[in-house]
Amino acid sequence: MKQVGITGAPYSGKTTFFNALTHAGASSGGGRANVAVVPVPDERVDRLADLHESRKSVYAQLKFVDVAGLARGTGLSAQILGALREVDALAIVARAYGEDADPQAELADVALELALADLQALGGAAERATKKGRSGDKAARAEADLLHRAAQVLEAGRPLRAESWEAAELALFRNYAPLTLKPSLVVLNTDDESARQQAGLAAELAVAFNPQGGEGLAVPARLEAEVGGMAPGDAAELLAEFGVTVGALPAVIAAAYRMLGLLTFLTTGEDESRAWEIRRGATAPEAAGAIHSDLQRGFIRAEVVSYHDLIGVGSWEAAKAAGRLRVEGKDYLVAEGDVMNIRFAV
Ligand SMILES: Nc1nc2c(ncn2[C@@H]2O[C@H](COP(=O)(O)OP(=O)(O)OP(=O)(O)O)[C@@H](O)[C@H]2O)c(=O)[nH]1
Ligand SMILES: [Mg+2]
Repeated sequence: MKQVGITGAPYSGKTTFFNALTHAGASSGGGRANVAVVPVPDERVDRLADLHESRKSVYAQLKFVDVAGLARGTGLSAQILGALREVDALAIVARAYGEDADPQAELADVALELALADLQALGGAAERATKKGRSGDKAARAEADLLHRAAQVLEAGRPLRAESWEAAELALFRNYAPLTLKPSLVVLNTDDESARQQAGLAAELAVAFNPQGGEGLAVPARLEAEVGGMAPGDAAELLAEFGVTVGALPAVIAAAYRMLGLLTFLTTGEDESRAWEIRRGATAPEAAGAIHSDLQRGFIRAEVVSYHDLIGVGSWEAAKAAGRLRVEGKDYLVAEGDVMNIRFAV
């Protein structure tokens, strides 16, 4: 399960946005982090469950962590840092409602705080690695070199994610989990009426925040949090009146999946129909491993049919009869919407 950390300036609406996504009803203020796990809505699971009369529908999950605000110039507390280091992606909330709103300045402040936190962590580590390298430790020397280069990037005012790093370098970074390396979604918290109007600004600011092409969303967080308690149809109707056609949760999930390079494959049967999250580029045995390590270890082959083909013919058996079921081996790269049955022996 991936984690998205919600951060941003104080009072930007982080907790309101968290509530809009999770309907957790967390109260504003207070220093503690709010945490909620939400199912990733996926109608494919529902359709498959209907098709095979599954006893259970199981969705992929995403965890949201709402941490306290990053005030300009105060540095990040150990608690905030700890929470943010754990997450896979960030959602940076900036206030875009009210006369005095200046989301661009807020985002710049947050970017600076995150960069300073990284600089401090990587700077200290660079020094230690340099000392170790002096005694002839080659690995330490390579690490010191990388950390110094990273510090230069940060000092030049660029987030680490703006550079391209080799796989080995990314592996070294993993020990420090730098915040500016994490994919970051820019979220403008707008008033009820102007989300649609501010979508363009959100996209613009996202690029400024992430030079390699960032994702930005404009969300009327308070409105979305309020409709959270309503029946889905009524909520959608009310949101549509304000020009919001895609709710905050599906929009954030789609952005998170793109930023994190994830895709969904499915399994189905009488027991359950289920969606699984996996990284793009994963092989069939890796997908099997997401289900259970035994399935990866004993992987023989995967029977695969695309969701659309399966729905088109009406059932797993029909897909087989129609020759739509492919048999794939261990080098097969899983595609979005693959419905898979893993053959294995342990
Ligand atoms: N008018 C208006 N008020 C909002 C909106 N979003 C949040 N607020 C209000 O702004 C205040 C702060 O919102 P929070 O969601 O608690 O902000 P926060 O970023 O979590 O604040 P901290 O965690 O204290 O940094 C609350 O009183 C909210 O009701 C909005 O879209 N419109
Ligand atoms: Mg809050």
